[in-house]
Amino acid sequence: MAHAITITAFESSPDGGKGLARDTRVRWALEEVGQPYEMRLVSFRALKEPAHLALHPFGQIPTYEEGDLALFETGSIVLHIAERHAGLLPADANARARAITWMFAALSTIEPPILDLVTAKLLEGDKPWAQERMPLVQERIRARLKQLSARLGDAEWLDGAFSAGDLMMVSVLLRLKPSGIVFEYPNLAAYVARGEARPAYQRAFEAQRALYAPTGERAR
Ligand SMILES: N[C@@H](CCC(=O)N[C@@H](CS)C(=O)NCC(=O)O)C(=O)O
Repeated sequence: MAHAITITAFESSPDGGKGLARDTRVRWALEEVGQPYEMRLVSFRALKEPAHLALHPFGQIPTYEEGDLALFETGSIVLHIAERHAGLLPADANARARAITWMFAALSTIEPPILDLVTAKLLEGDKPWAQERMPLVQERIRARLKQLSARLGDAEWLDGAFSAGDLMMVSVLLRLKPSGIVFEYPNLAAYVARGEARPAYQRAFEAQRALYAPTGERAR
């Protein structure tokens, strides 16, 4: 019997509904495979309290609950969804392994320098050395984007049809939109736009925006 799926997200979104919190990638995966889900919103205080820490040892969102299964880490959650439902991983075993490789590449090679930029801006921006360090942080991102751009070339997706690897890579690259760095690589910018244009992404984005955007913004 299929169990209801519940994911957690911030009760109050730091980005005001821009879709950068990581519940968006889980919503996107569930929309791609056509699985309904429910949301549970968690306050910043509740994130660090025992009930949530029992689900997520690091006191973060998102978590994923389905029957007696509870998961944390978006890589694991999206892989779980992709393995159980058609639509995010190819049937061919080798192509499937390559799609999973791109998920890991997104999370362990591309995301860390991007997160470093977020940390540099939001948490270290007032430090005396912040301005001096910023070019280094940005160059580390550019080094990876150059390589990724070279590999993607003129292709639509990273390895054949759209997969969970693309879902994760686009989700990670979306974090660079505010800085503009991704727009320095036209094929990557177009790749991100293709991801954002997918109906499943649109549904996921709108669902989170409806929760967080100021009332006047919601009608747009
Ligand atoms: N590696 C984790 C990172 C999770 C994460 O950093 N979540 C952020 C929101 S996007 C969070 O909960 N931040 C609040 C905190 O760490 O207190 C994943 O991919 O799920």
